Amino acid sequence: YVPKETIQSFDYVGKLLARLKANEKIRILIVDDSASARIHLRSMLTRHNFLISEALNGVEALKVLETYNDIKLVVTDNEMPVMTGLQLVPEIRKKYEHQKLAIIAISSSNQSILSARFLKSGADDYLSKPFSAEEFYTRIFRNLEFIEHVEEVQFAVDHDFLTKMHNRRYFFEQSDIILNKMKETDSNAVFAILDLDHFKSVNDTYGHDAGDIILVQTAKRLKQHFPECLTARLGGEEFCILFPNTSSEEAIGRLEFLVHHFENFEFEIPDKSLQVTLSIGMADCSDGHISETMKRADQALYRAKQNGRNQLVE
Ligand code: GH3
Ligand code: MG
Ligand code: MG
Ligand code: MG
Ligand code: MG
Repeated sequence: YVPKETIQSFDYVGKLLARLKANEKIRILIVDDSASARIHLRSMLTRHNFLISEALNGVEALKVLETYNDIKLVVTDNEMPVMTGLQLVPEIRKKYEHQKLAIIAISSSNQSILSARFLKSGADDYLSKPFSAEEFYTRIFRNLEFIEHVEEVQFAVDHDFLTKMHNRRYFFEQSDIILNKMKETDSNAVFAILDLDHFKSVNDTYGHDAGDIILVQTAKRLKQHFPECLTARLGGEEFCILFPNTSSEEAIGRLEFLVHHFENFEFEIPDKSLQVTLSIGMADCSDGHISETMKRADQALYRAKQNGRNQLVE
C-alpha cells in the first residue's frame, strides 16, 4: 500500500502521465538471479506503466544495456552467479554516466558496509530488503526525476528557446568534432550562413510576434531540408548549416534550391501570409577551422546583401 500523498508529492508522476499519453514509456532493467524477486519487482513497476527488461546476472545486464539504448534505470541485486551487482556497477559506469542512467542496488544482506560500497562504485541509491512499496517507489521516482531534470537542463543549454533549434554554443562544440572527423577521412565539408532579408521591416510592419513566427517556421524548414546536416540559429535572424561529406557543387545546388524555395514560400502569420527572402554566404571548410571558414562565409554573405539580396554567394 502506498499513500496517495507520497505518489502525488512527486512532480515526476505528472510528467510520467504526460509521457504515457505521448506513448513514450520509460524502460527499467531489473537484474536479479531470483525469478520470484524479478516477478515481484516487475509487477510493482508495470503498475506504473514502465517498460521492463530483465537480466539474470551482471554479464547479461551489460548485454541488455547494449541492446536497448533507452534504459534510464537499472535495479540490481548483489549476490548473483557469474557477476555480482558490486562487480556490475563499475562496469556500467565505464560507459554510462549518472546523468543518463541511474542505478539502484537492492540487497537482503544485513552488512551495513554494502550500501557504502555500492554508492562508491557508482550506484545512485541503495535499498535493503525487506522494503516497503512506499520506499521503493519513492526511490525509483526520485532517481528518474533527477535524470529528467538533467535532460531538460541539457536541452536548454544546447537549444535556442524560441525555435528549439541548436544554438550557437552547441554548433561550435559539434562543428569542431565534425571537422576533425572530416580531416581524418579526408572528406570535404561546407559551411553556409543564412540571413533573412529586411527582417527588421517585417518586425516594424507586422510586429515582433509575427517576426517570431517566421523565425520558428524558418527553423522548421531548415531542419526539414537538411536533416543530415548540423543546423543552428546563430542569433537574431541568422542561421547556419554545416554540410559534412559534401562537395561545394552539391552544397551550391541545395542552397540555390533553398533560396528559390523561400522566394516562393508564403509564411503564415495571423490573418495574412507573406514572403521573406534569404541571403546566403557559403565557404568551403578546407582549412579545417570553423572560425576561419565562418569569416569567409560572412564576407560572402555581405556580398550577397550588396548584390541585392535573395541569393547565394560563394
Ligand atoms: P538585412 O537584409 O541587411 O539582413 O536587413 P535586416 O533588417 O534583416 O537586418 P538587421 O540586422 O538590420 O535587423 C535584424 C532584425 O532582426 C532586427 C531585430 O529586431 C530582428 N530580430 C532579431 N532577433 C529576433 C527575434 O528573436 N524575434 C524577432 N521577431 N525579431 C528578431
Ligand atoms: Mg541474488
Ligand atoms: Mg537580415
Ligand atoms: Mg543586418
Ligand atoms: Mg542579420
